[in-house]
Order: sequence, then C-alpha cells, then structure tokens
Amino acid sequence: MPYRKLLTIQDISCVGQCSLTVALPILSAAGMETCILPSAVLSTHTAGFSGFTVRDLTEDMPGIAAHWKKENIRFDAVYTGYLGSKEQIGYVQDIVGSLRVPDGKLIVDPAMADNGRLYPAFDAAYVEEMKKLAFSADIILPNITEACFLTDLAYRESYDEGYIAALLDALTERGAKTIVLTGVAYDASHTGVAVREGGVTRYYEHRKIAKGCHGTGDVYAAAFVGALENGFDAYAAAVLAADYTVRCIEVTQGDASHWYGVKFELVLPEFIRMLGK
Ligand code: PXL
Repeated sequence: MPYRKLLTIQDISCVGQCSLTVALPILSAAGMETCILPSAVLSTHTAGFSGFTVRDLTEDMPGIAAHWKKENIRFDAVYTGYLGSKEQIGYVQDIVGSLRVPDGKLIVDPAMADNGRLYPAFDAAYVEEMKKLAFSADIILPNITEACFLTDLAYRESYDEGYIAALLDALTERGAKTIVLTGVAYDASHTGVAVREGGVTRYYEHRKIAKGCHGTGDVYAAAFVGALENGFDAYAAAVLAADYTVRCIEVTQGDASHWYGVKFELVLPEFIRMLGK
C-alpha cells in the first residue's frame, strides 16, 4: 500500500486510554502518517472518573484549518471520534470539504453515547449536528445506542435480528452509506458487529469477555480504520478490529486496577501481524 496521510479529529483524554491516545499509536502502527486535530483536552475521560477538567478547543479549529489550507496540506482520509462541542461539527465539515483529497474517505465514529444514554457532555442539539456529519460520511461506526440517537428509534437492551435490521434500514434511509454497527449481542456470552455495505449485511460474532470495558469503542474504530486504509474491505476490517479488540480485553482482564481502559499497547505487535506487515 502507498504511504498515506490520515487526519483524526477527537479529544485528548490525558489519562484513560481512549480517543487520541489510542488512535495515534494504533494508526501509526498500521503504517500511516497520522495527523491529529484535538477537539478538546481533558484530564481523563468522562466515563468513571469524577472532577475531570475540560478545555474545549473549538475556537482553535478555524485557525488551524486556515493554516493547513495556506500550506496546501491535504489528507488521504479523515476519521472523527469524540468531538468537543456542536459548533465544532460545522468546522469539521469544512475541514473535510476542503482538506480531504477528492477520493479520500470520511469515517465517522459518532462517539456520543453508550448503554442507552448520551455521554455527560452532549445533548439533543449535539445529536442533531452529529446526524449531519454521520450521514455525510462514507463509513459510520455507531454502537446500538448511537444508532438509536441517529435514527430516533427506541433503544432496547435485548433484541433480535429484526431489530438490528430495522436499525440498519433506518440509518440507510437517512443517508448512511457503509455501516459498521458495533456491540450487537444476541446472547449473554457473545457480542459482534453487523456490517452493511452495498445493501448486504454480514454479521461477525465473537466471544464476549467482560461487561463494558472503557475505551474499546475507540480501540475498535482505530483498528478498523487502520485495516481499511491498508486495503481491507469494510467487513474484513471489521473482523480484524474485533479480533484485535478481543485480544486487548483478554490481556487486560484480571487486573481490577485497570478499569478505565484496555492495555492495547501489549497487542500492537499482533495487530501489525494481522495486517500482514
Ligand atoms: O471512549 C469515548 C470517549 C472519548 N473521549 C472522552 C470520553 C469518552 C467516553 O466516555 O469521555 C472524553
């Protein structure tokens, strides 16, 4: 594969193994120049720590983008994750419109919700903005909660294949192109991912190891993008990312002090091998 330059836009949670502290090493390991645009700087992620600090970087975005334009910098792909504010989503759309190469992909992880709820920083107005970004993307990676917020369908704890098909249909009707729906679990000991591409849905099921490991959505999305940009198709990238994420959870489980993230670094050599490098 040719050497590629990717831009990822998400927050820096200084401690907590999520967003940029996960995406940057994983995408670099996948052999890409990984440029970053931090959406915010937080002392930790917001899922389980209390009293975290947040500096929203929305105001810095137009100046950074203007400088990149002046320097004629362009990106082969753009991958967005947790963003800092609803205003930011407009800037992100400008950046994608002006700084992505013509056939470059936009991959959006609408990282805003889990377990039936929005993350503390977000509200209904944010969801409306995220719909615009997500439905303009080439590929989206929502979990079931995020898919519900994007489609206004009711969230369900337990469901069958009919419910998942209805979610995928609703996302498609609203403009989603390729969909990688994560955390699709039909029984308590398994989970998996449903990939809809070109009207065809394929499901990859794997063992469910632990309940609700923080940061695994970000590990998954970064590994997916890394595989995709290495020439894997969406389903193959979704399978590889699932296998890698499961391994990350395996090496972390059993260490109760490590509740806030997964030890993804320990499995990077395996990830590189999975990519065939
Ligand atoms: O993993 C998603 C994520 C990213 N960034 C921040 C978060 C979360 C999830 O809670 O709080 C700041």
